[in-house]
Amino acid sequence: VRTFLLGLYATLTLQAAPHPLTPLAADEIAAAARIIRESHRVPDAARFTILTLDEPPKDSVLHNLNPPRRAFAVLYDGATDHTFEAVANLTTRKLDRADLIPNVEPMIGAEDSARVDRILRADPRWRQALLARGIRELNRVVVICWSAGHFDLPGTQTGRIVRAIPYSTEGNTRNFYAHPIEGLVAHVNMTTGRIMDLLDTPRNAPIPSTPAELPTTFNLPLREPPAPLLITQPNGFGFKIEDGEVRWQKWRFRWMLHPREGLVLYTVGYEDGGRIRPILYRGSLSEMVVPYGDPSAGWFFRNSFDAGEFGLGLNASSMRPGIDCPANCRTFDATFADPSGAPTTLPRAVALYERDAGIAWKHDDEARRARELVLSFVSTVGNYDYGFDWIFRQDGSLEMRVSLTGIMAAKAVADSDHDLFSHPVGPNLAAPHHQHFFTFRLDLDIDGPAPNRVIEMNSVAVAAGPRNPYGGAFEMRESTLATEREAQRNLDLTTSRKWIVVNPTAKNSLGHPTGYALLPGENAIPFALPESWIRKRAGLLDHHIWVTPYAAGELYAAGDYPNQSRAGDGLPRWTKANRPIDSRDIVLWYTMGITHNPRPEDWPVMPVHTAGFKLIPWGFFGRNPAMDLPVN
Ligand SMILES: [Cu+2]
Repeated sequence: VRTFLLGLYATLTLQAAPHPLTPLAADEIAAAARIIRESHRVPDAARFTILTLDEPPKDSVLHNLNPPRRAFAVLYDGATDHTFEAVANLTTRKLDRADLIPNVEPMIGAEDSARVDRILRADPRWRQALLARGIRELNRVVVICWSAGHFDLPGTQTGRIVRAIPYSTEGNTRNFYAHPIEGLVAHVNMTTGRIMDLLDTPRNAPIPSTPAELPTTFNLPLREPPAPLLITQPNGFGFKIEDGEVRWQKWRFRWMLHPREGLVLYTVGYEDGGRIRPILYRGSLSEMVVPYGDPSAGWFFRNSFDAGEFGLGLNASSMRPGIDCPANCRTFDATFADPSGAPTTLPRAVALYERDAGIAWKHDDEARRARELVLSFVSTVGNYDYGFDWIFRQDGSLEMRVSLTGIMAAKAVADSDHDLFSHPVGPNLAAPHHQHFFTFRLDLDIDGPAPNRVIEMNSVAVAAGPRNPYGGAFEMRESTLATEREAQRNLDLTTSRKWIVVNPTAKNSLGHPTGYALLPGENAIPFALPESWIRKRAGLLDHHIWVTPYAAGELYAAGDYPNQSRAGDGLPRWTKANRPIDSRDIVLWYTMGITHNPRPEDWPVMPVHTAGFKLIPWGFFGRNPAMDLPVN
């Protein structure tokens, strides 16, 4: 009996162990911080910029090898300008590593902003420049920190550097972004605690004074509300969650709200014929770059990397059912570490919900209504708000839809001197043209991690002649991308170019390799010149598509530390080796760009603009997988 009970106990303990991709719980974050602190391998004053799950190796997750729970942390010591990485082993309660990472700067956080704020307010030149603009009360000024980038300027070789921009809060405005104090930019070295360089350009543009408050329930005449529309699910949610795994219709997946990348999908699979077929091991937003096109002294440096420099998950905002997500959503809290390493919980950081999705398919009087499942979060990075939705469909397709909203970065202008780098959006206000680039890392495992192969499809007209007697013939040509260099590809409207990832050893019912296709949506090419610093620092902009063989440490397309980075890190560096990618475990990288030419209707708050891409089954099934949808 005792042996039996012990056996039972062992089974129960085993079951109680979290799945290896379960995000760190609050007590694990606290324990990891304690292990790191008590090791005394990093300075006591160093603060945590990231503390998150150290993802176990892919093999050990896929083969249930019960890997140890580990936490990965990045710490920064302001006194010495040193950055450390540490890995705490929560299973053995020991520190597995702590390393000084030379010549890098971690993400910019609230503590940096607070320090810059103090440096500026204590600087007589800065106060004098404000006084010269008629601003006497410093508490009517808000300072916003922009990442400084890198331009090889004198004095920027060492130290932690940002550029600080003041806005007026005169009249107690909540939308101070409408009141930029133009031409006053402090180039601040936080390591020395000094303003290195104060840009104070001629004051030909007044501080725009027109209020641009966002309407609340009380301060504006609001239109008649539309007729009530109730979204209820009287029998409860349509999805199940078991040990962190979502099960909905035939989909299975896990997720984490990562402090840097935001929503990360894991182990996405589809149930087919009684088994779960793998599709996507890990899907994430690897990096974002937002280059502005205005070359003036107060604007040229604005090229933020919102994921790697600020942290999309860390800047998540709470979702309110009925407002930020439908009333029938289920919300989930997210737990991060604060700078001291203490766990802090953001309530309702992620929403999961079903919604109506129009017609699934139809012919004549036979049709089915579609439903989709949406996993959603919103990141508020300074003035901008980015919504990210992973959308699962009953036809086996998966979509990433980004919603761009929030308040544009605008500059004060004299109404008479409009330039072509910006577009007027309000009295004395113009918003500079800019682009938003999003690089997604898609670790696809089509019917298993390997062998996977990337094929490019180009449709081309057939030359006039016997094969094309009436002039209308066109064919679709497929070519395998065999090496990393071959796989640096761009969109091409002239050939309706697409890419599929196939498993050459798995066959559908027609006998063809199973696959998924990447369907691009809106896109753009960068306007910044190839020799510009931003292009060198963001090599991910060089191509819409990159393919790399899976490598555990290759997560961030512009490098692990894009803040103040120099050049060539991330994708350009890894792919120099020109590794083979055919019939391997591969990672597909897709960069989506949006050219934002501001218009008055984008002010004072942008109506949501959406853009994204789809992964759709391409021979993964032998026919329409939604044929079995029930009659409504
Ligand atoms: Cu924009």
